[in-house]
Amino acid sequence: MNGLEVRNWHMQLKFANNCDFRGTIPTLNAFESLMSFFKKLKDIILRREGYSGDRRIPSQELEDVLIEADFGISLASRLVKEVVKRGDPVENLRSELKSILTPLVRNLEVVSEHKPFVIFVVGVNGCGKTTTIAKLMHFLKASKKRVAVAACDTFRVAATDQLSFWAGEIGCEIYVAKDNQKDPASLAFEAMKSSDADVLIIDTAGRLQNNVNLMDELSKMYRVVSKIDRSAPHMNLMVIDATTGQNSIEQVLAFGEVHPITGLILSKMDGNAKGGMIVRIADELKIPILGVGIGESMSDFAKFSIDKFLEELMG
Ligand SMILES: Nc1nc2c(ncn2[C@@H]2O[C@H](COP(=O)(O)OP(=O)(O)OP(=O)(O)O)[C@@H](O)[C@H]2O)c(=O)[nH]1
Ligand SMILES: [Mg+2]
Repeated sequence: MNGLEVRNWHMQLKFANNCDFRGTIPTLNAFESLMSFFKKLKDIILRREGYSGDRRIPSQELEDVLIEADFGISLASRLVKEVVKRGDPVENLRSELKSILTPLVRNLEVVSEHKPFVIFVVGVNGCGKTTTIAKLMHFLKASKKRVAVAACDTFRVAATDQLSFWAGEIGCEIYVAKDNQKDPASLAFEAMKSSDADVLIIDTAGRLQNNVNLMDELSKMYRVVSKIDRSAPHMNLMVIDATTGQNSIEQVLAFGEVHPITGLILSKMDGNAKGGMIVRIADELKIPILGVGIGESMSDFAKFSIDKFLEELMG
C-alpha cells in the first residue's frame, strides 16, 4: 500500500498509558451564558411587573437581550414580533424555539447500503473534530459496526497520535500517513480503497474557513474519495464548538461551499454554550443537528435534547 500504514490497534494501548491528551473532567459552568440570558429576560419582566403589574416585555429590551445572546439581528427581531403578540412572552419564546429546532434534531444513522459508509469530519481548529471521532467510533462500535478511521490531519504528528490513541482504546483500525506522506487526499483515497470496514471516518486538519489553500486541499479530498464511490462521502459532518458565537454561522457557510454539510455536531455543550447561535444556525441553514459533545471522553456524546436545552435556557 502506497504511503499508507495500517496500525494494529493492540499496539496502541501502550501509548494510551502515557499520552497527555486524556480527558479531564469538564469544569466549565454549564449553560452559564444561557442562564444569564433568561435571567435578564425574567429581570425585565419582573421589573415591569413591579412597576405596573404588566407582564408584557418591552420589544426593544427583548431584542437587545436576544442579540446579546447571539441570536443575530434578523432572528431576534422576528422572534420579538412573534413572542410579544399575546400571552406569556417567555412561554411563547419557548414554543418558537422548539418549533425551529424540532425538525432538525435527528439521530445519527449509518445506512448499510454503502460500504464503507464514509464520514468526513470537518471544522475549524480545535473545535473538537478528533474527540468527536472518538465518540463516533465508540457509538458506532456499540451498534456493532466495524469502524475504521483515517488520520488525514497530516499536518501535526500529534494529531495522528491523538487519533491512534482513541482507535486503540476503542478497538478500531486506523490508517495513518507514513513519514514522507503528507497529502491527506492520497491517504483518504488509499484508506477508502483498502478498508473493508462498515464505516470509514476521515479526520481532517482544522482550518480557518478563509484559508483558501487549506479549503482547496479539503476540496481535493472530497474529489478523490468520490472517484472511488460517487456517492461518497455519505455524511459530511461539521463540528461546531458550541461556545463560539456568531462566527460559527460563517464557518458553516464557508465549509458548506466546499462540500454541502449534511450534519452538525455541537461540541463542548458542557461549556458556556451559546444558545442563540445554535438556534440561529438551525433557523438559517436548516442543517440537521446529529449530536452533541458533552465532555472530553469517548462516551460524552448524546442526541441533542431540545427539552433539556430549553430547560437549561429558560430555567
Ligand atoms: N469540555 C469539552 N471539551 C471538548 C469536547 N470536545 C472536545 N473537547 C476538547 O477540545 C479540545 C480540542 O479537541 P480536538 O478534538 O483535539 O479538536 P480538533 O478539532 O480535532 O482540533 P484540531 O485537530 O487541532 O483542529 C481538546 O482539549 C478536547 O478534549 C466537549 O464536548 N466538551
Ligand atoms: Mg484534530
